[in-house]
Amino acid sequence: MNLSNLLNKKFILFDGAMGSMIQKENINTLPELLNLENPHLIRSIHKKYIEAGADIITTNTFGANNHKLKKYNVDSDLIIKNAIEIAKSVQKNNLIALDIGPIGRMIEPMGKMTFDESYEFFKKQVIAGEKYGADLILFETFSDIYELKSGILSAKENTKLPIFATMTFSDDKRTFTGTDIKTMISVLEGLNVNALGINCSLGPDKMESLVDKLVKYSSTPIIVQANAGLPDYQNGNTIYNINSNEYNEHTKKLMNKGIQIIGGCCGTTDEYIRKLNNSRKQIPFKPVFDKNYSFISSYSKTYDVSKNIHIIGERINPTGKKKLRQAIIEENMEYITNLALKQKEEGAEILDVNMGVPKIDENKLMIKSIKEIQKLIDIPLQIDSTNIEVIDNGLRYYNGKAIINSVNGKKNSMEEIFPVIKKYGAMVICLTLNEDGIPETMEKRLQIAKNIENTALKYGISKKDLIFDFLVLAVSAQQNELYNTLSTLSYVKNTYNYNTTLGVSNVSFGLPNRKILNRTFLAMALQAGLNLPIINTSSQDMIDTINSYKVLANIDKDCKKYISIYSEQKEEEIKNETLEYCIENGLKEKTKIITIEKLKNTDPLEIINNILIPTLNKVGDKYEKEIIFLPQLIQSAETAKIVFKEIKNKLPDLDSSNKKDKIILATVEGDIHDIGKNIVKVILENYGYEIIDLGKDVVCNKIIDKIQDSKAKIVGLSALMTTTLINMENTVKEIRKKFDDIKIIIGGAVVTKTFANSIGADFYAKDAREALKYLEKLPLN
Ligand code: B1M
Repeated sequence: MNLSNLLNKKFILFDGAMGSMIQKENINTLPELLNLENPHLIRSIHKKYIEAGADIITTNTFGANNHKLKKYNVDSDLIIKNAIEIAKSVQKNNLIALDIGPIGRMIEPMGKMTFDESYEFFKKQVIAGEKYGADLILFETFSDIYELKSGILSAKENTKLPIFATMTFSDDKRTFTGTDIKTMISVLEGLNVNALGINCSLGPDKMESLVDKLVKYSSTPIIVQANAGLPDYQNGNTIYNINSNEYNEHTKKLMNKGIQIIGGCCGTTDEYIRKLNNSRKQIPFKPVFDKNYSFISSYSKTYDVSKNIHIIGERINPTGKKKLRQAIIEENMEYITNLALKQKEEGAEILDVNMGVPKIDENKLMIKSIKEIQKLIDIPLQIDSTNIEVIDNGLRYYNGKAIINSVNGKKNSMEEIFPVIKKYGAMVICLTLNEDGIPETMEKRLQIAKNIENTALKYGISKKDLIFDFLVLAVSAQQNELYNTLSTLSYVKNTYNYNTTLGVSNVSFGLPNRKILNRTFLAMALQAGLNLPIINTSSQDMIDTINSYKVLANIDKDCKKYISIYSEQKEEEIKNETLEYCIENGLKEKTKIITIEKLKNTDPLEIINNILIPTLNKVGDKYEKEIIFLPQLIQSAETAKIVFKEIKNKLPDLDSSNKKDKIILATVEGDIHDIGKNIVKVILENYGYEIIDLGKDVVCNKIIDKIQDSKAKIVGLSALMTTTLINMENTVKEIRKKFDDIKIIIGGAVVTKTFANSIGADFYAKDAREALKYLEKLPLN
């Protein structure tokens, strides 16, 4: 069997779950170790799937990376070798996919694992996969597209194997880290995977709307491997709620919608796969076809830039900007991210990032700025450099599909830039100049554009990823040529429907009152077909022109956006100066400075209650409404901790000989929220209590042991999530079973007095102050 004979020619059938089949045998060990310890079992599972009709069987290597295997003292190479040998021993006319799941550590900026570390873990796996004879690689069940990108790059750079990649979505149609279907497609197609899609988490009944989007936007064969519904735990066993007949019926619907590759995930067995095998023979196969979307994206936001007008903010470019140049030299990331934030607020939808200052390490600065900006801001970036190494690294570490600024019609420019674009996936601005400079006539500029388009095609880059710049010249010096730019723009828009961009403000160079010329030219260019204006977003004139144009050109339907912007006079805000703003936007340096200043004349508790908590509530709301996503939530939390650290520094140290009661504090199992608990800790310590802080995500037994050891008579528990209330309840019950003289205080955003009463806690404290009041009333031990 040959993959290229199958792919996009007929339904390809994968096998079903490995873990669920192993569980059936009541084996309780790391599944991957069974490749060494019980190859017979794994062989028999593969065999069942082959007999059920699977075209591709997946090796038992989902977690076979050296991070997960570390504690078992075994190397991923050995596990993969054995897994592939087992699969090969039963292989008939089917292919073998090397299965690769996430590493099991959060990647930056949410976790500590760097992109390069993640790449290295995957590299070991993919090299072993190819060496021992896998036919393809299946990256599956990813929720972080950045981690997946590191895996795909490791496979592309170290093997020749075809790559399939799937991500896991939740009910809200996003992955855990905020990626939606369009973004996944945009990034994975950029990376040239051979098939992409979704798996796990949901049953096929819940996947219809996700599949509709996949079919609408993907030009790459689509793979869907659903769970057998939702898991339920009964008598120690995991039961899935969709049986094989129901699974088959739901999957048939998905096949009819136009997916190309099917299979099963958790809970599915050979019975499910056998039914799918019969069904695929009855359903007409629809091959995937090329869609014409010009996608760019961050990790959570995607635009089709061929539709509508998208503003590119130009201000992260040091040319002519003394302060920014200095910030770049000093590696002042706060200055750069602040500039990014401001532009987004002013209306930028894409941000140009240029670190071109002489005698600095531009490469290092580009990587650093990209990483910092994407921590805080969720709009796509445009990587702007004349240095190919900077562009290469910028694209490598960018979490999304960026725009590159720029390539031009010179042979060496195209030879340098296009392979990099092809490797990572990006859109690219194409300047219509060549070895002879900028042509004066429309015909010659067009010739250059056509030459760029044809050359790009030879590198496998299609027109949809090109953005043409017909170059704005200063009207003061080249009036005729400028007019030429506009007529070229209008012609190419109508004739070839190219995506177009212009650096608008060059037009007024050398003339007085540049604002008037800039905004008038912008309106003319928009009318001529400009869809990606590069502008200074702090110029309200330019933003107003675009907003008005969108109304007049029938783009802003029913004037909705216009009304929402202009109906109420915007408050004059000095947002940048408030602590709330800095916490919300993760501006750490500023947060520290403002907090120190505020603490000179404000009560620390007032800062906590009136600023810190309300701001974090606002951030939480935005997170819930999907206005921001996990990386931004984390940045806000990290920034809140800085406020808290300063508050702590300010509180006086107490004489340790004067200690009151011992109190054990913990955030309950499953819950990693500890900002509130830490506040309670510091306030109570400040009032003389001896705190034994067990930290966060604390299992019940640890608390019980500590009560025993320390002889503490008071326990304080915190929980912030509805899902962890049950652990709070269990912990209280266990403490009650074992000790009868312990006072238990509970708190946290989801906890209520009624809940406290219902689980037998002694006291519910709304905040640290209430906890203190309660404690002060207790007789001292
Ligand atoms: Co998350 N998170 N979070 N989060 N987070 C919430 C709680 C959430 C309500 C946001 C939302 O969706 N609106 C939501 C829970 C939904 C629910 O269950 N109903 C949520 C979620 C879903 C998640 C994740 C699952 C997100 C994800 O990964 N997809 C994940 C959870 C991981 C896990 O725990 N297993 C997660 C992660 C995180 C961060 C790591 C990014 C970060 C926490 C960082 C940290 O704590 N080290 C974070 C944050 C910051 C929040 C919000 C925005 C703020 C929480 C906070 O620190 N508040 C929060 C939204 C919200 O609460 N509105 C949210 C400020 C703090 C001072 O208040 O802790 O209530 P609080 O403490 C107060 C009082 O309650 C009381 O006193 C304190 C001070 O006066 N108090 C006690 C607290 N404990 C007490 C104990 C006492 C007495 C008083 O006696 C012992």
